[in-house]
Parts: sequence; C-alpha cells; structure tokens
Amino acid sequence: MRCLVIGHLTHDIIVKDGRKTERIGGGAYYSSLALSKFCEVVVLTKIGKDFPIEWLEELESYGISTIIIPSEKSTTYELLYLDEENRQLKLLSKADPFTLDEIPQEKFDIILLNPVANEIPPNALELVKAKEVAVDIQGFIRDFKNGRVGLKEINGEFLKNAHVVHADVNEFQHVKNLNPDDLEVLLVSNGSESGVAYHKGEKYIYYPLKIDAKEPTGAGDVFLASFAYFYRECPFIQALKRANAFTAAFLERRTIDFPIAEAMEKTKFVKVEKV
Ligand code: INS
Repeated sequence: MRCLVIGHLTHDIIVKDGRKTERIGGGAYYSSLALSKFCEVVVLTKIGKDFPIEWLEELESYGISTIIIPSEKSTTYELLYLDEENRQLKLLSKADPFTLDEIPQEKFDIILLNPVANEIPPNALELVKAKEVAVDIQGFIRDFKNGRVGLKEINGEFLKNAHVVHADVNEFQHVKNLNPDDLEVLLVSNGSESGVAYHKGEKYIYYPLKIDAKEPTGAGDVFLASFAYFYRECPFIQALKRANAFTAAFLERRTIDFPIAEAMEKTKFVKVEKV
C-alpha cells in the first residue's frame, strides 16, 4: 500500500514540567511514522536549510521517503504545556505554503493531509487522487496573532471531498457548513476523554484507553493515520478500536518501535458505543 502525507515537518520546542526539548514534529511527521508501520510512505513537505539533517535521517531510518521543497524558513512551534494535556502554541517561524501545482497528481492508496499552519490550500482536496483521502483540520483553522495561535472560523465545505476527517472537539466548533452526515467518517477527539465518531450517518462514542502518557504531542496525528490504514483493512468499529489501541501503544512509549501484535492485544479493551 502506498501513502502520501502532505504537511510541514516542524521544529518543535516543547516546554513541559519546566523542561525544554527540541525535536522534529508536525502532524505530517507523526502521521508518517504511524503509517510507516504498515505501508510505503512518501512525505511532501517544505523546510528551510536550518532543519537538522538528523531529523530527516530519522525518517529515512523508518523507510519514509521525503519530497522536500526548499523554503526560506522552517515551521517552528513552541508548545508550552500548561498541564498534562493542555498546551499553548506559539508559531515562531513559518515555511512557505504549498501551491496547487506542487500537489502530486499521482494516485496513492491513502493521501493524508495534515497541515499545521495553513500551508495547504483547501482546494488541494479537489486535486488529490487516492482511494482514501484523510484530513486533519488542525492546520486549516489556525489563526496567528504575533505568533500566538488561535482558532478562526472556516467554511468546512471543502472537507466533503475527504473520506475521513479528524478534528479536536474545540477545533470542530469552528467549522461551519459541515454536517457529520456529509462525510464518510468524522472523528472528533477530546484528548484522553471520550471522543465521538460518525460513520455513514451513524454516531458512536469511543473511550480511549487509560494510560500513563508522558506527553500527548502527536496523539491526534497517530490516531488519524492509524485509523486511515485500519479503515482500509477492516470494518469501521474494528478500525476505530485498533486506532485507539495503536495510539495508546505509541503514547506509552513515544516511539513506534513496538510489535504491532502487542498493540493489537489492547484492542479488546477499547469500548465503542453506538448512540
Ligand atoms: C506538533 C504536532 C501537533 C501539531 C503541532 C506540531 O508536532 O504534530 O499535532 O498540532 O503544531 O508542532
């Protein structure tokens, strides 16, 4: 299976419990990592010369190919954790956005769009060709004022071109003109709390596994990507349970270096209810 992930790889400066860590990030990074466990992955991104080569080598070590379009700057975020789950984001620099002619025309099995700073034009969704198009709305609704990240209202009609859409519960409130029934799958997560999932007009509540996570960065990105893969392989409820189990396995270790079978063992403990 061949997957394309589009979005800025980021330079993340994570401040948590008084400690500062700098590392690679971006929805595209975490989603690619998750997909690399199952598929051949290509990432289309824009970064500047300042982006550490070791971070790209890490992607390569997972067998992930990169298509890098040079940009003057890289996208850099400071993620200040106020507690275990809540964080304040500050955009410190931004790579150039993608232009429509940079969006590959080639057909993939899955194309996952995971922008972090409005870098993907919404009409790119009309151009991509894949059996399954998955989108995280995070980078379509961010608004930047002196670097401080807020949320803006968007017209969500363009999302109807996707098969699977993921949003955080706060983000989803800012999406107008989009009904869950307009989409094949809509996943609305709420950190470690229960989330809501819609599949072909049916509504479900799912309960993420309770785990001892050191840090939640990338959780939504891993959840969306693993769901996008499992949804091609098995029925909706099973895919939702597996994606939860896979995300929990990632969060417990903060790496994807674990046997898939070990993660799948947890699937039976994930509760999904139809409402
Ligand atoms: C993180 C992560 C998040 C995204 C942040 C990014 O690395 O991927 O999903 O919201 O902007 O810096």
